[in-house]
Amino acid sequence: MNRLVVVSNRVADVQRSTQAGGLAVGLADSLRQRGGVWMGWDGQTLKYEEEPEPRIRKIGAVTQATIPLTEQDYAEYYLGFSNSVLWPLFHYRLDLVEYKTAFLEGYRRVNAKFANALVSILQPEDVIWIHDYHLIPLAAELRQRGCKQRIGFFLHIPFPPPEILAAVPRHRWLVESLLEFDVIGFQTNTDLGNLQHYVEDHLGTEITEGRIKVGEREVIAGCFPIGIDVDAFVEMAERPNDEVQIETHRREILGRRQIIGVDRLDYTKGLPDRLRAFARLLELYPEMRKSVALMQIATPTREEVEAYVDIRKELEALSGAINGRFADFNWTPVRYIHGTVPRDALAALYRASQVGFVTPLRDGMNLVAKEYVAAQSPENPGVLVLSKFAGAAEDLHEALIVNPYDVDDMARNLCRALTMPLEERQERHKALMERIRKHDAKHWLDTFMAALEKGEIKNAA
Ligand code: ADQ
Repeated sequence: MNRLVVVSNRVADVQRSTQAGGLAVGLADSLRQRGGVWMGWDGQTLKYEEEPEPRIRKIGAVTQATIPLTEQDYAEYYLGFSNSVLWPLFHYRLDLVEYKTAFLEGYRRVNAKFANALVSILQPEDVIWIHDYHLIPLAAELRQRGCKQRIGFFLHIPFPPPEILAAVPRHRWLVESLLEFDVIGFQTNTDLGNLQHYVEDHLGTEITEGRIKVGEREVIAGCFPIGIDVDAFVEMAERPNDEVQIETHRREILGRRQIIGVDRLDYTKGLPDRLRAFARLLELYPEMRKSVALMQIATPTREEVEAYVDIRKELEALSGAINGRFADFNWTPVRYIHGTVPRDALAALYRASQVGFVTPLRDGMNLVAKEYVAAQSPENPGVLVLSKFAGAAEDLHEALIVNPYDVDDMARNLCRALTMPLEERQERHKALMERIRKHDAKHWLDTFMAALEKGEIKNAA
């Protein structure tokens, strides 16, 4: 087997039990199994004139290679082009895009730095797998440095339709950079279709049976839905967790149900309307008052970008307002936790919740939806209420699918989930388990690697 070299903006600790962020979770699961090298930014910003050599550290089967960035890199490449241009744009939020020419320059500069660091550690037989929107120009940079290895790219977030993509200056350059990879992977058929439309409209070419002709080369473009390590998650959810159990018993004695939401605190996750939908449930169905609570766990993220400060304030105000309006001395309707929960406690919390409420306005896949399903007991499973704009909705048909912009629709479906007969819950859960097992972390890795190493396109979707 060829050595696998994974590259992403940040390198996560593959053995850590607390991790918030889908890329870290998905990749750590996959790399732990296969081993290899993981290269990325070490999270530090330093002053330096000459680019430092990558720092190498071995953790189990995985060798980490990391580099620091400068303050300017961080501001322009990370906060700037990656998270103030590409992130909102790829999530269809043109209103939040803040573009500056310096951001694009920083983006190109840091991609060149990544390429310099990588060529110093690459071996001829390696296969390279690059992740996410921060590193779209990296294949082109590597090719310029004479790199001959096969290079794949996976986009964890949505790929927008051409009319939206065209709002970013140099969009054609961005897509042409993408076409420098040997394999381009997306989460869903919708994303793949959007690339198809772009290459037809702007480049006068097309994707035929998963392949695009680019000069003499042939590029594979496919759909590779990311998944979780289902068995590991089931096992974690079944393991007793004392603190969660005490809390669950208390709720059971009082006959109260719990709806759970778990997200990075991001404006794409639809959190304000999720809270409004919960309030609407209490309004429309007064019998639900005191018999259900919403636990929302939201990990802080990218707090230096203004849009993230705004969303935090909005949520704090909203949860306060809902509690102010509905709470009683012995019942708090919304429990809003601004923090990260260890993965084993998270699994136990999912299992102890009767509804998993996942309502992004736009999401590449959404692993929380899959984790919630995996954590349920087959005898008495909870119900997943899922946004139609999460990539996961392309596959998880047996969830209750909702429109995250329609507060009434979400409230009605919450009520339906909370009153669903046991038999229907069991049937839906069984079907959903089959789906998340079919498209699990290993399947994602295997199908992508088959395309990258052997040029094979299995029907990944
Ligand atoms: P994210 O936007 O980070 O990922 P998601 O797929 O839901 O979204 O992954 C989040 C992960 O972090 C999950 O494993 C979850 O358990 C964990 N997490 C989130 N909040 C947490 C909290 N408060 N405490 C503890 N753990 C928390 C991006 C894309 C997604 C895509 C993934 C993987 O935006 O669409 O599914 O990458 O490709």
